[in-house]
Amino acid sequence: MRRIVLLPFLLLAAVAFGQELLTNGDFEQDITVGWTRLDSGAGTHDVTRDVNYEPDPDYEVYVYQYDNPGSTVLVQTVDISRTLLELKFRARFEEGGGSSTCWPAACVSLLYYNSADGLLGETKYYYSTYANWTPSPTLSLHQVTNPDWTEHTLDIDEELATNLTGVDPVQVAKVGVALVSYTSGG
Ligand SMILES: [Ca+2]
Ligand SMILES: [Ca+2]
Repeated sequence: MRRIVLLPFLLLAAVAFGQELLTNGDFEQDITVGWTRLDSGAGTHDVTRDVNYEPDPDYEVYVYQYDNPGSTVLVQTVDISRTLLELKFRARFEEGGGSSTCWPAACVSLLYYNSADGLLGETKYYYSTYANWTPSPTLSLHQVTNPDWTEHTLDIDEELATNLTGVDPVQVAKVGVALVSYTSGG
């Protein structure tokens, strides 16, 4: 099984100011600028930056993991002063193989933390045939079914009010953005 997240850009912007909060969200600098890579579990892990994943002149990043169980994660966490934010990203997801007991998922997650780094909730965009996650007041799921390059936009204030009723927006002091290639079970 293989799972891949490909992204040319990822923007977390303060809506009112149009101010970009992420460092190197367009991946035009080396991946180590702004981003932290976390490998866990079994198998092959890879994070690569290249201009050729999408046929345009600028850089994309590729996050890959193979074999179960395990994950490859590229993450960046930023302090925020309020949740009037917009997340915008362009991505292409892939998966290979899988079954109901051992399945791959390619994800872009938004993680909401309080000032003490406690995880309050998560918004997860995911591409997976077999993933069995279920939504809750602290887990909002957006299943992606289009395998082509697609731009996604999320109004975070609205997301918290509508899909994450278990998260108090006032408590959100940090937001993490994570590109995740994951395999369950095994
Ligand atoms: Ca390109
Ligand atoms: Ca780029």
